Amino acid sequence: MQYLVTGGCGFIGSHLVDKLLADGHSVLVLDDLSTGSLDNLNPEAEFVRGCITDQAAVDAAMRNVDGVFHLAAIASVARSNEEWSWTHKVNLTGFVHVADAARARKCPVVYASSAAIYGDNCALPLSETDEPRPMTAYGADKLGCELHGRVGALIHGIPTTGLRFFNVYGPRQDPKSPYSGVISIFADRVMRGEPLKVFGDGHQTRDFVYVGDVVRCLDAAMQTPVRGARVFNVCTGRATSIRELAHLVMMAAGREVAVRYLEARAGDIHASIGDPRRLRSAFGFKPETSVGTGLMQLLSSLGVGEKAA
Ligand code: NAD
Ligand code: UD2
Repeated sequence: MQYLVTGGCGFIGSHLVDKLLADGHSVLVLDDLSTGSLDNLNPEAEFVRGCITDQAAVDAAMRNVDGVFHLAAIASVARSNEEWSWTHKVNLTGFVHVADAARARKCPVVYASSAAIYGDNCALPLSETDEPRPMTAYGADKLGCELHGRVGALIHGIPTTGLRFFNVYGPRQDPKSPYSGVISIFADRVMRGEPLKVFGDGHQTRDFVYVGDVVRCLDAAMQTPVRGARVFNVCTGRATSIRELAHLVMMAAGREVAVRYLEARAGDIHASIGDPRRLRSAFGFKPETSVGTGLMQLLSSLGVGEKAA
């Protein structure tokens, strides 16, 4: 099959491209390289540099594909609030461009939504039937993608699947921004021998899902298209506190650094855990990689254990 992966030079997209190629598919990547890098991209993929806000570029990229994985987005919540109009164009209008281009051939669209659509809904665990209450421009636009995904299915007969990723981590995740994922930041700091900063008391929890599991879910969603629009949580159903995480990262790295407790981030969510049951009943599996195992894989990609080997 021939697939388009938008955002295929980014963290999650580049792992998906590797899997699709390993499974024998042809892959075209559309990416503007704004946060992604060609260093991430498998050389066997075909690459087009272009912006998802450009309908002509999207139409051209979609011309011969059997399905599209739409991952291109401005993934930073902080940026979505600062650059409201622009991130809206990328994160929501970009999705509509992809769905519009899928109309002609009714090819399946599998796209990245986010746990951010739940916002301040405190249900534990969060399931797909819980009320979306986004608190950020990013979350609102991801919910918008789901609504347009429904329209795409109802009006235009395009099978659409939205995957609500929880906190994804793994190799190639960029640790450089203060808003990067906590695991990428902790791994980077431990490797540099710098102290870890924990915001608040560290008892807040997250549902961390390993990128390899996320890629399996993306692939399963494409291989089992149905008529209509679907959304799934992509999560493990297990909680890890940030305190515990600091300890696990040091264990996996075999190095100790200081842990400093700082003031909690404004609006930080205390507990976020997803319910993976809908995903498991549709695909027959759910993300299973434990944080300990995933951290070992992440740290080995950063060179831990190489000297001993
Ligand atoms: P990333 O920033 O590493 O990847 C995004 C990719 O999209 C990059 O390669 C970037 O260059 C590209 N891109 C951005 N704007 C573009 C544009 N206008 N046109 C074309 N390409 C553009 O982020 P990621 O973590 O790999 O996220 C992938 C998807 O998953 C995003 O849709 C994100 O919102 C979603 N998501 C990620 C997480 C997470 O924990 N990482 C959680 C929830 C949802
Ligand atoms: C995640 C997403 C965000 C949005 C949100 C929705 C990432 C990077 N962010 O935010 O895009 O979808 O979920 O709810 O995936 N922390 C520290 N020290 C650090 C960094 C973080 O203690 O150096 C804490 C932080 O205060 C938070 C937890 O770690 O309690 C997780 O932080 P995060 O930025 O990785 O992700 P989160 O869940 O806030």
